[in-house]
Amino acid sequence: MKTATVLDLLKKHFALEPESAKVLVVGLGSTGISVAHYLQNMGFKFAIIDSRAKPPLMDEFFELMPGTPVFTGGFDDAAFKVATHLVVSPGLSLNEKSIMKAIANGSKIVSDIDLFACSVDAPIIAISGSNGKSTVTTMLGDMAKLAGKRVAIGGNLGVPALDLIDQKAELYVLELSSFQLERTTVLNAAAATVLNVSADHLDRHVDLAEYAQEKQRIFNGNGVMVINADDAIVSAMQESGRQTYTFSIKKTADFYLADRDGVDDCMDATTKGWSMDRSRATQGAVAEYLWHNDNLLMPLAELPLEGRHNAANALAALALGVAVGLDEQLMCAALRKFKGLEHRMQRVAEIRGVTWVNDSKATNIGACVAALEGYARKVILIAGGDAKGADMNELTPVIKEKAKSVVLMGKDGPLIGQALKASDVPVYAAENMVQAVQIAAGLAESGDSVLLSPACASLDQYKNYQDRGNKFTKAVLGLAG
Ligand code: UMA
Ligand code: ADP
Repeated sequence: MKTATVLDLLKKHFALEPESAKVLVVGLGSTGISVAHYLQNMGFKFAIIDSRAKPPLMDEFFELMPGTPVFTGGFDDAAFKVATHLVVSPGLSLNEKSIMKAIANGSKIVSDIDLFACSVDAPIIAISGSNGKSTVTTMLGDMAKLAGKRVAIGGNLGVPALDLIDQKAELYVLELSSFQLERTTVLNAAAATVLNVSADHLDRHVDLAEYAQEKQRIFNGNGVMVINADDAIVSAMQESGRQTYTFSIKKTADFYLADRDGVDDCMDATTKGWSMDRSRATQGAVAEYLWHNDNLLMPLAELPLEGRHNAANALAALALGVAVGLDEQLMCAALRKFKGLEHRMQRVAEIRGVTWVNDSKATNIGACVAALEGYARKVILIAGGDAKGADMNELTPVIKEKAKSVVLMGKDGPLIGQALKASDVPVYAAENMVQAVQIAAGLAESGDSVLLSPACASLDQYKNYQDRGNKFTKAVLGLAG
């Protein structure tokens, strides 16, 4: 988009003008740096502040932008006082005292996603939800690429939205977290979805209702809404008069699962013997297919991903792709090649008849429930970590149904133990991942699966979920030796 047009939009929506604005970029992480670049290119005056004494990207930032005023080691009110606008990074709550004070004094909040939305004219597909965002975002990127589109993908997935602008894409696919959405006002996505809502980040949001409300902001504007008909909280977000596609793995919807004749009574996966096994289509009485209204798209068995929730992800991706005009057959071709992302239901090894699965990215209850529900046969579950304020009692029914034993670790492992107290599921405690894997190996018999799906964040014991998953993989592969 032409710079003059972008500046007009920034002025119109946020009274943000290079001549008068003094922008304070709050947070020196990957978002903060992307915002600083953007503001510099657009000719704005800005400073950057971070509460940490030495934010991890500080040296890199000094090298890139030596002249920029940087404040670290706390939030100095003086820096906030002069700011006309604040661009607050997603890792920081807007309830920080200094931020609230600045807002009360008239500073305007603009998010990096707002700046992005004012700066591109290609369509944006926006994806949120408690689980499946990265998977669906990556699926759509692959689909668009196969359709020959210049596509850029990012946001919460990793590359900050503003760093995508240089790619001059024909289509942008953004994964957006509740933290990003809560401070975004002008995103008008061509197509958007909230994949599902289950408890997460309740250490930052007041309650589930407020968390869902922040997610709902992804639909602000007049683009196509893609709605999960199996999720009551998401279904309630539907707006009359808006173009909408629904998707479901349980009943008929615009995008749904059914047998070859389009009959959807093959949905009760457990009774039909559907299992984690790739040959599931032949195990149950009925093979399932992905459908768009009356069009049979492809057999579910050709989707090379573990876990029934991935059928929902594929249907959501198809709906979003159709909303922006991608070809259905090309999208299916991309799905057939999609190998899934690391640390999400990733089969690590089969050792002495035991299958080891790394689902370290299951950082909340919803993901762990989805993982367990995908199994027809009981598994040995490794779970625990930082529960982020969630109620671990919600795991009890599915663990009772799907786990033959549970190995717990981390800060809130005992909360899961407590939730299972009245059950007859055997619970073991592990100090670290090596010990957890050894305990699980001692419990597993040939034919069993051991699933790392912690239902908790990793930061109490690991650098991040990747580190946790890598330590699991290493410990498992150590067993083979
Ligand atoms: N922090 C401070 N003081 C500050 C600034 C930050 O202590 O002044 C801390 C935060 O509390 C946080 C960490 O620093 O723990 C990083 O915060 P940030 O906002 O600077 O993070 P970025 O590096 O900009 O990364 C953010 C997203 N991080 C978060 O939302 C915590 C990244 O998502 C995202 O990829 C990136 O922007 C680009 O859009 C990560 C994430 O964990 C993967 N997201 C959460 C999730 O997926 O569950 C929401
Ligand atoms: P996100 O980006 O929302 O965290 P990911 O695609 O990275 O989503 O997956 C995170 C976790 O959620 C993984 O454990 C994965 O197996 C699980 N998951 C993926 N899709 C879904 C879904 N539709 N419903 C429930 N859990 C899911």
